[in-house]
Amino acid sequence: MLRCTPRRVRCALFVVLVAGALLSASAGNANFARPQGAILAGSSPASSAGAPCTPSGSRLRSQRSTSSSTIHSYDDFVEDVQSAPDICSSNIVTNDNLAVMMGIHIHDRPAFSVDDGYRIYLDTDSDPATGSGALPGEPAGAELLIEILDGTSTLRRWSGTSFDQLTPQPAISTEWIDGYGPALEIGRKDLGEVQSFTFVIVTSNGADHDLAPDAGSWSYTLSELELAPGRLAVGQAKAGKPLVARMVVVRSDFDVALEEGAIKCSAEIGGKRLGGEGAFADERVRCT
Ligand SMILES: [Ca+2]
Ligand SMILES: [Ca+2]
Repeated sequence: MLRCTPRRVRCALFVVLVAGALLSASAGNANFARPQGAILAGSSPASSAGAPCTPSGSRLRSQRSTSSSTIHSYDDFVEDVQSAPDICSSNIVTNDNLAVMMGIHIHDRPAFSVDDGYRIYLDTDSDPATGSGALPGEPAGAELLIEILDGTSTLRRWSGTSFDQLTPQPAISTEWIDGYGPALEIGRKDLGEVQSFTFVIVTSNGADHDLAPDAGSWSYTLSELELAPGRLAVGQAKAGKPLVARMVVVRSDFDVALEEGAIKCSAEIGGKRLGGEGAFADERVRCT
């Protein structure tokens, strides 16, 4: 299994991803550069908090993904709530070999609030006839529920009558990404190593809810992390000087350049095998 990045770095990558998705909103003050390659290319225009990210009633595309990455983006209508956080476009799911990362795009909130609830209902057998029953603000068919209250995520499992909190609780890294909304990372093992699931995102404030999608569910199929090598650039060979080769390698979970992991260098010149040392530099893999 490919070595995966530490949680902290994955969260940073998630921020990069979202910064890319929100280019129109953050181009002037983004702390993160838009990564190489078009992340979420062609996504609906996003917006800063307080402005609709997609005009109400517009035709929405859903379940898009870039051709080479595992990132999927899902759109909900905006201005379809009274008081609940309004889910809009570019809700995101992706995964690597260890974890699933999910982002909820909320255009009318700047941060978590104790009065707001966020729930992700996961139908892990993709069978709406099994699992939870439908109630106002609750879709049917979920086996697992990730509940986010005031910035803390809790995993619950359907018992037949209610969603019971799992004990012990898995670590679910959760944060509010500026200008975007809640983002979380949960271990694939904590989701039962499912290969696919359907899901519904629900926000609440008082008695008001926003369900995304409005009816039915969205689906996501996990993929193993893939590394896509770019063009190999080999420097000039000079007597007494090290020979350097560089390559951009793109990781499929966030469609960004690989910047850590194990590098094995080997080459053959004139029938002679050469070794080398690998390192990451300038978003490239380098062998010297
Ligand atoms: Ca909405
Ligand atoms: Ca089910």
